[in-house]
Amino acid sequence: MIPPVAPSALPPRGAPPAARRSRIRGGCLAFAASVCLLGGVGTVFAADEAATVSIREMRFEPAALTVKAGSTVRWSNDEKRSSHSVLFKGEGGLESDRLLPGEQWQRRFDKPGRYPYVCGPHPEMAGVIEVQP
Ligand SMILES: [Cu+2]
Repeated sequence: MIPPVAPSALPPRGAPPAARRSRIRGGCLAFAASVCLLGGVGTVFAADEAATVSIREMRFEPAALTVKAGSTVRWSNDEKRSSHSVLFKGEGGLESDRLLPGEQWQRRFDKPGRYPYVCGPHPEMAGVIEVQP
């Protein structure tokens, strides 16, 4: 049960409600932090965290992923029927095996840079891994 707040505990009308305002600001910060944690855009994974790209409905999700150098990125085929691959055309055509539904493939990124990729059998499916120093 929450005890009722005595009127004298509230800041007087007209005066800057400092106590109330700081409490609100703290709430906003907590909210912003949770948005950052949940949002895919701008999320940077540390080297020891696993970053996973889900493949479903003919898309890489998230299509753009930022990781720290030394990170391993795992692709997981979460489709019901379609098989896919992960093909990096820029690196001599490094390509995963064909991933059947439920299969995964992973690769480590040691060098900072931009690594665009597509799906071998479905070149319209595209994604990019940004590797930060
Ligand atoms: Cu595909």
